[in-house]
Amino acid sequence: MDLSKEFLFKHKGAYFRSDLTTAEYIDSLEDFEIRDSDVFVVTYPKSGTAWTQNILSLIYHEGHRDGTENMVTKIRVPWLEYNLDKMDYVNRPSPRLFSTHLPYHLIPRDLKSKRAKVIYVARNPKDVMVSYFHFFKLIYTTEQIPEFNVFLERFLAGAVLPCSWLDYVGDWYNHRDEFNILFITYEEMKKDLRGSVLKICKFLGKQLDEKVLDTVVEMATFENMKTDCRANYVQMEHDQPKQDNVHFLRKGTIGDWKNTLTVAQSEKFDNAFKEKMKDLPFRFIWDINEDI
Ligand code: PPS
Repeated sequence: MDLSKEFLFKHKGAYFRSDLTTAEYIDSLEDFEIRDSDVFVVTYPKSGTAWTQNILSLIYHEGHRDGTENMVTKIRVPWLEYNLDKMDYVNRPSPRLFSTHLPYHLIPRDLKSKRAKVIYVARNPKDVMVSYFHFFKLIYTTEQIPEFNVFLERFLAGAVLPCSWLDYVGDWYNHRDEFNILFITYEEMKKDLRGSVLKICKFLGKQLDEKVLDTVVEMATFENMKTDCRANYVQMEHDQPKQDNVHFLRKGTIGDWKNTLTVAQSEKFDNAFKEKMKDLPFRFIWDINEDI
Protein backbone atom coordinates (compact mmCIF):
# COMPACT_ATOMS: atom_id res chain seq x y z
CA MET A 1 0.00 0.00 0.00
CA ASP A 2 1.51 3.32 -1.05
CA LEU A 3 1.00 5.78 1.79
CA SER A 4 3.77 8.18 0.77
CA LYS A 5 1.37 10.80 -0.57
CA GLU A 6 -0.04 11.03 2.95
CA PHE A 7 3.47 11.59 4.33
CA LEU A 8 3.47 8.36 6.33
CA PHE A 9 6.49 6.21 7.16
CA LYS A 10 6.56 2.93 9.02
CA HIS A 11 8.88 2.37 11.95
CA LYS A 12 8.90 -0.60 14.33
CA GLY A 13 5.40 -1.63 13.33
CA ALA A 14 3.79 1.80 13.55
CA TYR A 15 3.09 4.61 11.08
CA PHE A 16 4.18 8.20 11.64
CA ARG A 17 3.93 11.49 9.74
CA SER A 18 7.22 11.96 7.89
CA ASP A 19 6.73 15.71 7.66
CA LEU A 20 6.42 15.96 11.44
CA THR A 21 8.84 13.48 13.04
CA THR A 22 11.70 11.05 12.36
CA ALA A 23 12.52 7.46 13.24
CA GLU A 24 15.57 8.64 15.22
CA TYR A 25 13.42 10.91 17.36
CA ILE A 26 10.88 8.13 17.98
CA ASP A 27 13.73 5.84 19.08
CA SER A 28 15.10 8.50 21.41
CA LEU A 29 11.79 8.62 23.28
CA GLU A 30 12.40 5.22 24.77
CA ASP A 31 14.90 6.93 27.10
CA PHE A 32 12.78 10.02 27.72
CA GLU A 33 12.98 10.78 31.43
CA ILE A 34 9.68 10.84 33.23
CA ARG A 35 8.84 12.96 36.26
CA ASP A 36 6.43 11.91 39.00
CA SER A 37 4.21 14.86 38.17
CA ASP A 38 3.95 14.12 34.41
CA VAL A 39 0.52 13.42 32.96
CA PHE A 40 0.09 11.67 29.60
CA VAL A 41 -3.08 11.57 27.52
CA VAL A 42 -2.86 8.39 25.46
CA THR A 43 -5.23 7.98 22.55
CA TYR A 44 -5.73 6.31 19.25
CA PRO A 45 -6.38 9.24 16.86
CA LYS A 46 -9.88 10.73 16.79
CA SER A 47 -10.83 9.30 20.16
CA GLY A 48 -11.08 12.52 22.18
CA THR A 49 -7.50 13.80 22.41
CA ALA A 50 -8.26 17.50 21.92
CA TRP A 51 -11.16 17.21 24.33
CA THR A 52 -8.98 15.70 27.06
CA GLN A 53 -6.18 18.16 26.31
CA ASN A 54 -8.69 20.93 26.90
CA ILE A 55 -9.97 19.38 30.13
CA LEU A 56 -6.40 19.03 31.46
CA SER A 57 -5.52 22.58 30.46
CA LEU A 58 -8.64 23.85 32.24
CA ILE A 59 -7.95 21.80 35.37
CA TYR A 60 -4.33 22.92 35.65
CA HIS A 61 -4.46 26.51 34.35
CA GLU A 62 -6.54 29.19 35.98
CA GLY A 63 -5.51 31.54 33.18
CA HIS A 64 -7.31 29.30 30.70
CA ARG A 65 -10.43 29.17 32.85
CA ASP A 66 -10.64 32.90 33.47
CA GLY A 67 -9.57 33.88 29.95
CA THR A 68 -6.45 35.80 30.98
CA GLU A 69 -4.09 33.45 29.12
CA ASN A 70 -4.29 32.86 25.43
CA MET A 71 -2.24 29.71 25.07
CA VAL A 72 -3.51 26.98 22.72
CA THR A 73 -3.95 23.50 24.15
CA LYS A 74 -1.44 21.97 21.74
CA ILE A 75 1.18 23.99 23.63
CA ARG A 76 -0.28 23.20 27.05
CA VAL A 77 -0.52 19.47 26.28
CA PRO A 78 1.84 18.90 23.34
CA TRP A 79 2.34 15.65 21.42
CA LEU A 80 5.35 13.76 22.61
CA GLU A 81 6.22 12.14 19.28
CA TYR A 82 5.35 15.24 17.22
CA ASN A 83 7.17 18.20 18.69
CA LEU A 84 5.27 20.60 16.44
CA ASP A 85 6.36 23.76 18.21
CA LYS A 86 9.98 22.76 18.87
CA MET A 87 9.53 22.96 22.61
CA ASP A 88 12.17 21.99 25.13
CA TYR A 89 10.28 19.01 26.55
CA VAL A 90 13.10 18.00 28.88
CA ASN A 91 13.21 21.32 30.69
CA ARG A 92 9.53 22.20 30.75
CA PRO A 93 8.30 23.24 34.18
CA SER A 94 6.27 20.69 36.13
CA PRO A 95 3.65 19.47 35.91
CA ARG A 96 4.34 18.53 32.32
CA LEU A 97 1.23 17.51 30.39
CA PHE A 98 1.68 15.47 27.20
CA SER A 99 -0.46 13.82 24.55
CA THR A 100 0.60 10.80 22.58
CA HIS A 101 -0.63 8.39 19.94
CA LEU A 102 2.38 6.13 20.57
CA PRO A 103 1.58 2.44 20.72
CA TYR A 104 2.42 0.66 23.95
CA HIS A 105 5.67 -0.84 22.65
CA LEU A 106 7.19 2.56 21.77
CA ILE A 107 6.34 4.43 24.95
CA PRO A 108 9.15 5.86 27.18
CA ARG A 109 10.42 3.01 29.32
CA ASP A 110 10.38 5.14 32.43
CA LEU A 111 6.60 5.57 32.22
CA LYS A 112 6.35 2.00 33.45
CA SER A 113 7.77 3.10 36.78
CA LYS A 114 4.10 3.93 37.56
CA ARG A 115 5.09 7.29 38.99
CA ALA A 116 3.58 9.48 36.29
CA LYS A 117 -0.10 9.34 35.37
CA VAL A 118 -1.63 8.07 32.13
CA ILE A 119 -5.16 8.86 30.99
CA TYR A 120 -6.25 6.52 28.21
CA VAL A 121 -9.28 7.68 26.23
CA ALA A 122 -11.00 5.12 24.00
CA ARG A 123 -13.85 5.64 21.50
CA ASN A 124 -16.16 3.40 19.55
CA PRO A 125 -13.96 2.48 16.55
CA LYS A 126 -16.69 3.02 13.95
CA ASP A 127 -16.94 6.65 15.04
CA VAL A 128 -13.14 6.83 15.20
CA MET A 129 -12.90 5.62 11.63
CA VAL A 130 -15.50 8.09 10.34
CA SER A 131 -13.97 10.99 12.26
CA TYR A 132 -10.55 9.97 10.93
CA PHE A 133 -11.80 9.98 7.36
CA HIS A 134 -13.31 13.44 7.67
CA PHE A 135 -10.12 14.71 9.33
CA PHE A 136 -8.27 13.99 6.08
CA LYS A 137 -10.21 16.86 4.51
CA LEU A 138 -8.48 19.18 6.95
CA ILE A 139 -4.93 18.04 6.29
CA TYR A 140 -4.85 16.63 2.77
CA THR A 141 -5.76 17.80 -0.71
CA THR A 142 -8.63 16.05 -2.49
CA GLU A 143 -6.15 14.01 -4.56
CA GLN A 144 -4.47 12.70 -1.43
CA ILE A 145 -7.68 11.49 0.21
CA PRO A 146 -8.57 7.85 -0.48
CA GLU A 147 -12.12 6.72 -1.28
CA PHE A 148 -14.00 5.88 1.91
CA ASN A 149 -14.21 2.22 0.92
CA VAL A 150 -10.45 2.09 0.44
CA PHE A 151 -9.90 3.82 3.76
CA LEU A 152 -12.20 1.32 5.50
CA GLU A 153 -10.08 -1.56 4.20
CA ARG A 154 -6.94 0.17 5.36
CA PHE A 155 -8.40 0.94 8.76
CA LEU A 156 -9.38 -2.69 9.26
CA ALA A 157 -5.94 -3.83 8.05
CA GLY A 158 -4.17 -1.42 10.40
CA ALA A 159 -2.49 0.47 7.55
CA VAL A 160 -3.16 3.83 9.18
CA LEU A 161 -1.34 6.06 11.64
CA PRO A 162 -0.31 4.74 14.11
CA CYS A 163 -1.46 1.09 13.61
CA SER A 164 -4.50 -1.17 13.94
CA TRP A 165 -7.09 0.23 16.37
CA LEU A 166 -7.60 -3.24 17.80
CA ASP A 167 -3.89 -3.82 18.45
CA TYR A 168 -3.46 -0.33 19.87
CA VAL A 169 -6.25 -0.55 22.44
CA GLY A 170 -5.58 -4.20 23.18
CA ASP A 171 -1.87 -3.66 23.86
CA TRP A 172 -2.47 -0.70 26.14
CA TYR A 173 -5.19 -2.56 28.02
CA ASN A 174 -3.31 -5.84 28.35
CA HIS A 175 -0.28 -4.01 29.77
CA ARG A 176 -2.33 -1.78 32.09
CA ASP A 177 -0.71 -3.19 35.23
CA GLU A 178 2.60 -1.63 34.17
CA PHE A 179 1.17 1.90 34.41
CA ASN A 180 -0.59 4.25 36.75
CA ILE A 181 -3.46 4.47 34.30
CA LEU A 182 -7.07 5.61 34.08
CA PHE A 183 -9.20 4.25 31.26
CA ILE A 184 -12.12 6.37 30.19
CA THR A 185 -14.29 6.39 27.08
CA TYR A 186 -15.40 9.18 24.79
CA GLU A 187 -18.94 7.89 25.16
CA GLU A 188 -18.76 8.13 28.95
CA MET A 189 -17.48 11.70 28.64
CA LYS A 190 -20.26 12.56 26.23
CA LYS A 191 -23.00 11.09 28.39
CA ASP A 192 -21.71 12.46 31.68
CA LEU A 193 -19.11 15.19 31.25
CA ARG A 194 -19.27 16.35 34.85
CA GLY A 195 -18.87 12.82 36.20
CA SER A 196 -15.97 12.26 33.78
CA VAL A 197 -14.18 15.46 34.79
CA LEU A 198 -14.61 14.46 38.44
CA LYS A 199 -13.21 11.02 37.67
CA ILE A 200 -10.19 12.59 35.96
CA CYS A 201 -9.68 15.02 38.86
CA LYS A 202 -9.83 12.19 41.37
CA PHE A 203 -7.23 10.25 39.41
CA LEU A 204 -4.99 13.32 39.24
CA GLY A 205 -5.44 14.04 42.93
CA LYS A 206 -6.99 17.42 42.13
CA GLN A 207 -9.80 18.74 44.23
CA LEU A 208 -11.58 21.57 42.49
CA ASP A 209 -14.17 23.62 44.31
CA GLU A 210 -17.68 23.48 42.87
CA LYS A 211 -17.41 26.76 40.99
CA VAL A 212 -14.15 25.83 39.32
CA LEU A 213 -15.55 22.42 38.45
CA ASP A 214 -18.59 24.08 36.87
CA THR A 215 -16.30 26.27 34.78
CA VAL A 216 -14.19 23.33 33.59
CA VAL A 217 -17.28 21.35 32.59
CA GLU A 218 -18.90 24.33 30.88
CA MET A 219 -15.76 25.18 28.92
CA ALA A 220 -15.27 21.55 27.88
CA THR A 221 -18.63 21.13 26.14
CA PHE A 222 -18.47 20.70 22.39
CA GLU A 223 -20.35 23.95 21.78
CA ASN A 224 -18.03 26.03 23.95
CA MET A 225 -14.87 24.36 22.72
CA LYS A 226 -15.91 25.18 19.18
CA THR A 227 -15.71 28.89 19.94
CA ASP A 228 -12.62 28.73 22.17
CA CYS A 229 -9.66 29.43 19.87
CA ARG A 230 -7.31 27.92 22.43
CA ALA A 231 -9.09 24.58 22.18
CA ASN A 232 -10.73 24.26 18.76
CA TYR A 233 -7.62 23.80 16.58
CA VAL A 234 -8.88 26.52 14.30
CA GLN A 235 -5.23 27.31 13.53
CA MET A 236 -5.09 24.03 11.56
CA GLU A 237 -7.88 25.30 9.34
CA HIS A 238 -5.86 28.46 8.73
CA ASP A 239 -2.42 26.88 8.45
CA GLN A 240 -3.44 24.19 6.01
CA PRO A 241 -6.51 25.44 4.13
CA LYS A 242 -7.30 22.38 2.04
CA GLN A 243 -11.08 22.63 1.82
CA ASP A 244 -13.68 25.12 2.98
CA ASN A 245 -16.04 24.52 5.83
CA VAL A 246 -14.11 21.64 7.35
CA HIS A 247 -13.55 21.81 11.07
CA PHE A 248 -11.47 19.87 13.57
CA LEU A 249 -14.40 19.96 15.97
CA ARG A 250 -16.72 18.47 13.42
CA LYS A 251 -19.80 16.89 15.02
CA GLY A 252 -18.76 15.60 18.42
CA THR A 253 -21.46 12.95 18.65
CA ILE A 254 -21.89 9.26 19.34
CA GLY A 255 -23.07 7.12 16.44
CA ASP A 256 -22.23 9.40 13.52
CA TRP A 257 -20.86 6.31 11.76
CA LYS A 258 -24.46 5.51 10.85
CA ASN A 259 -24.48 8.52 8.54
CA THR A 260 -21.46 7.31 6.60
CA LEU A 261 -21.20 3.51 6.61
CA THR A 262 -23.46 1.46 4.37
CA VAL A 263 -25.02 -1.69 5.84
CA ALA A 264 -22.48 -3.78 3.92
CA GLN A 265 -19.56 -1.69 5.21
CA SER A 266 -20.88 -1.91 8.76
CA GLU A 267 -21.16 -5.70 8.47
CA LYS A 268 -17.65 -5.92 7.12
CA PHE A 269 -16.45 -3.93 10.10
CA ASP A 270 -18.40 -6.14 12.52
CA ASN A 271 -16.94 -9.29 10.98
CA ALA A 272 -13.39 -7.97 11.24
CA PHE A 273 -13.55 -6.26 14.63
CA LYS A 274 -16.61 -6.67 16.77
CA GLU A 275 -16.09 -10.31 17.71
CA LYS A 276 -12.46 -9.66 18.69
CA MET A 277 -13.52 -6.65 20.74
CA LYS A 278 -15.37 -8.88 23.17
CA ASP A 279 -12.12 -9.41 25.08
CA LEU A 280 -11.87 -5.69 25.73
CA PRO A 281 -13.60 -4.39 28.84
CA PHE A 282 -14.68 -1.09 27.32
CA ARG A 283 -18.36 -0.53 27.28
CA PHE A 284 -18.65 1.24 23.94
CA ILE A 285 -22.03 2.45 23.00
CA TRP A 286 -22.74 2.51 19.32
CA ASP A 287 -25.64 4.90 19.25
CA ILE A 288 -26.46 8.09 21.12
CA ASN A 289 -29.73 6.57 22.34
CA GLU A 290 -28.11 3.60 24.01
CA ASP A 291 -27.53 3.67 27.75
CA ILE A 292 -24.05 3.48 29.08
S1 PPS B 1 -6.77 13.87 16.98
O1 PPS B 1 -6.54 14.43 15.62
O2 PPS B 1 -6.37 12.47 17.07
O3 PPS B 1 -6.15 14.68 18.01
O4 PPS B 1 -8.36 13.93 17.16
P1 PPS B 1 -9.12 13.81 18.55
O5 PPS B 1 -9.06 15.08 19.26
O6 PPS B 1 -8.67 12.57 19.26
O7 PPS B 1 -10.61 13.52 18.08
C1 PPS B 1 -11.38 14.48 17.39
C2 PPS B 1 -12.83 14.11 17.61
O8 PPS B 1 -13.22 14.48 18.94
C3 PPS B 1 -14.34 15.35 18.86
N1 PPS B 1 -14.38 16.28 20.01
C4 PPS B 1 -15.42 16.35 20.87
N2 PPS B 1 -16.55 15.62 20.96
C5 PPS B 1 -17.42 15.96 21.94
N3 PPS B 1 -17.22 16.96 22.82
C6 PPS B 1 -16.10 17.71 22.77
N4 PPS B 1 -15.93 18.70 23.65
C7 PPS B 1 -15.13 17.40 21.77
N5 PPS B 1 -13.92 17.92 21.42
C8 PPS B 1 -13.49 17.22 20.35
C9 PPS B 1 -14.14 16.05 17.53
O9 PPS B 1 -15.31 16.72 17.12
C10 PPS B 1 -13.77 14.86 16.66
O10 PPS B 1 -14.87 13.97 16.44
P2 PPS B 1 -15.86 14.06 15.20
O11 PPS B 1 -16.71 12.82 15.29
O12 PPS B 1 -15.05 14.10 13.95
O13 PPS B 1 -16.69 15.29 15.41
